[in-house]
Amino acid sequence: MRESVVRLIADHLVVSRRYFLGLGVAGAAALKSLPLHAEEVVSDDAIQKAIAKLEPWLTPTSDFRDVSRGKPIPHSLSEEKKAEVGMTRDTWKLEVLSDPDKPARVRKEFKKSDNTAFDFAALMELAKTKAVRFPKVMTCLNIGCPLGMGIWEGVPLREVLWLAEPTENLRRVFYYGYHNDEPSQMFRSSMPVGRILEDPFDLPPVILCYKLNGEWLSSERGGPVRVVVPEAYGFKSIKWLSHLYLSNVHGANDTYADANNDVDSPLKSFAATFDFPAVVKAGQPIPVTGYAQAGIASVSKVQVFIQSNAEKLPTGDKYFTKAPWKDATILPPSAEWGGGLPDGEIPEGTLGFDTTGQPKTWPMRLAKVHWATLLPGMPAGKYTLRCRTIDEQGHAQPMPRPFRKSGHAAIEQVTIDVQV
Ligand SMILES: Nc1nc2c(c(=O)[nH]1)N[C@H]1C(S)=C(S)[C@@H](COP(=O)(O)O)O[C@H]1N2
Ligand SMILES: [Mo]
Repeated sequence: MRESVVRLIADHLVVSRRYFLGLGVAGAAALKSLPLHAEEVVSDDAIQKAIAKLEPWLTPTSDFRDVSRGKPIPHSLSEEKKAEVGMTRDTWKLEVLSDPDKPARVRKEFKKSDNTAFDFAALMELAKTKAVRFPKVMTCLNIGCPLGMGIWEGVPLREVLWLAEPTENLRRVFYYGYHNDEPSQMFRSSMPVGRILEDPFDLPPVILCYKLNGEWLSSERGGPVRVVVPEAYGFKSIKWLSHLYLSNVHGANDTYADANNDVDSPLKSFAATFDFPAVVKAGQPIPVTGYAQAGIASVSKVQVFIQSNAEKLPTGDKYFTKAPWKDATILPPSAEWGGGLPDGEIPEGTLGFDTTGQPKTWPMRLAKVHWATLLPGMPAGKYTLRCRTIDEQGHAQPMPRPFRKSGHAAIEQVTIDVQV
């Protein structure tokens, strides 16, 4: 076995032991079941190799998949043009305005025209006392897999909202960023004001984000400043933020709403494979690894179900609820977080982590988690492998929200060819 593989597995075990011990009595009980799980994963050379191939938990900023509208794409502009349009930290300006069509009553507006627009220095001043950081997976509602996983840092949006001194008729906040000088290319999103002012259900706040994985937010990721909405799909997290409107509209007025998207849908949970052999010898155990997106309802289990294509599926059970699903092993965090974090450490004070930099819960809600399993050897034939999550409420994927335009949760299926 390669030495790096041994180290990687040892890391996973060490970290998870430390983690469970830190939990006291409940942790001790969990620890008892841990060696079993660990052995199950560690006992086989093939699965060890598969685990070693897993991506790190955090995605380096340059490896994110990019979902950017605009012609040309704003982050491809020259440095000169970026400076001209306020897409650098030195030149960034945020206008905070009352919606001219449905005005909220505010005492102040921040505008370019009278030189009062909010700038990066003012944001950093707020950051001194108000900065927060939290892990979040960025996922496009219209794409099946996450774009990347990061620790996002910023100032709660409400801090800037209060500077405008709103007094009444404020029900919704909408915002957009620079695309180019053509207004028709604007890409807008919105939130009910209540979600900006308060953080229900232990969610992190909606932020004006300026750092990702401990580094200044790159132009590709929406820098200098983007919105990040913790529980939402990506289209709420507007990049190259330039305008914030306080409004009395009562409904969502997002650009994404025009494309039949369910714009109020929070992130769903789902499982996907990462690596498996597409062709395998008969009788040979099959190592499978994957990731799960822990949505608003998190993940309590990942399960797999393999069936010969020669066998018939029961009718009237389109989500395979009666199938013989088997639990896969949810992997504890690895000692290496990835993502190019400075010093490899989780930034201090990151929500969801304790003072030693260990996660308080695992899996973490609104984040990725990895899983692995070793399927028994099979006779020759073609098979379909499916995987699914069970959320913390006990809902099996794709329930409780199976609709495609509310975000991906369909059960993944892949083919495995077992040959003599
Ligand atoms: N200004 C602006 N912000 C935007 C977009 C855009 O086209 N323009 N795309 C959105 C969509 S649809 C998604 S899924 C996320 C993707 O974030 P990422 O490119 O950092 O991965 O950005 C959102 N923010
Ligand atoms: Mo998206």
